[in-house]
Amino acid sequence: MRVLTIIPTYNELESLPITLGRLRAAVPESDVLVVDDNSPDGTGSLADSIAAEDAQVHVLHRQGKAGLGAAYIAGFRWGLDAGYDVLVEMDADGSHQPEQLPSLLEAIDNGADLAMGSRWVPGGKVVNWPLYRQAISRVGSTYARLMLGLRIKDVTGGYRAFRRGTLEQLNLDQVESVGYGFQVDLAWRVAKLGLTIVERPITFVERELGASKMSGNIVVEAMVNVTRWGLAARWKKLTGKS
Ligand SMILES: Nc1nc2c(ncn2[C@@H]2O[C@H](COP(=O)(O)OP(=O)(O)OP(=O)(O)O)[C@@H](O)[C@H]2O)c(=O)[nH]1
Ligand SMILES: [Mg+2]
Repeated sequence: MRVLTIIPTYNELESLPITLGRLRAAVPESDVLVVDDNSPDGTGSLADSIAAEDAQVHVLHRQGKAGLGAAYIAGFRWGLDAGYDVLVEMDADGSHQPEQLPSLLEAIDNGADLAMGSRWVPGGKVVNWPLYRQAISRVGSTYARLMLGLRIKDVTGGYRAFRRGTLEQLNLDQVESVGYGFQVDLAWRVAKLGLTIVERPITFVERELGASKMSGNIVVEAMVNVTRWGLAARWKKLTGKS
């Protein structure tokens, strides 16, 4: 299995080298693609200098900040074109521990079409998150689960491994590319195809370095989207029309 781990970055100058170092040590067989949106802090140039020393590290430069979803979609396309068998989503900020990637890859090896790192299954944990943030994440996941009829416990999680055939069956152009909506929409599309989704417990560690790109808006937007999608799906079922 040829594995590509995709790491989107926007101003991750401090975190990226640490995450890359940990990933290359923990899963040396995985190639890496950093997708940088022209970070003003120079993360893109740093990634280039790491790539110059390590043939397994690649960098995709994009013109400007277009959101994490758009960065992942560009990364997926790059990886599919390059012939990788498994494509992994991983944040640069240390929240997704590279040492836990083997568990996701093992799930793929055992037949999963999508393996998801999950905070909200037994054994899953969150480190350094205040209770209110845990509550928002749990409530958000439960709401999306009920609204969309998903069986996944951690719908918004962004630590995932996709079998290439899974991404090939999705119409990547149509995936909602903004904020948490991206992760929810991707998971939902895989579920609708009837593919096998496996959740593996992870310990999610809140970032220690750099600044968050999250905002209350993104949370609200995701809730609005989930409501819209859920109602549209119910309407379609009821009337047979879209
Ligand atoms: N290329 C690219 N990467 C992005 C963009 N927005 C966020 N990222 C990256 O996506 C990953 C997740 O973003 P975070 O800011 O950590 O968002 P979060 O994990 O939901 O929130 P915190 O960890 O609490 O800050 C990080 O590696 C970011 O650098 C973007 O517009 N373009
Ligand atoms: Mg983060």
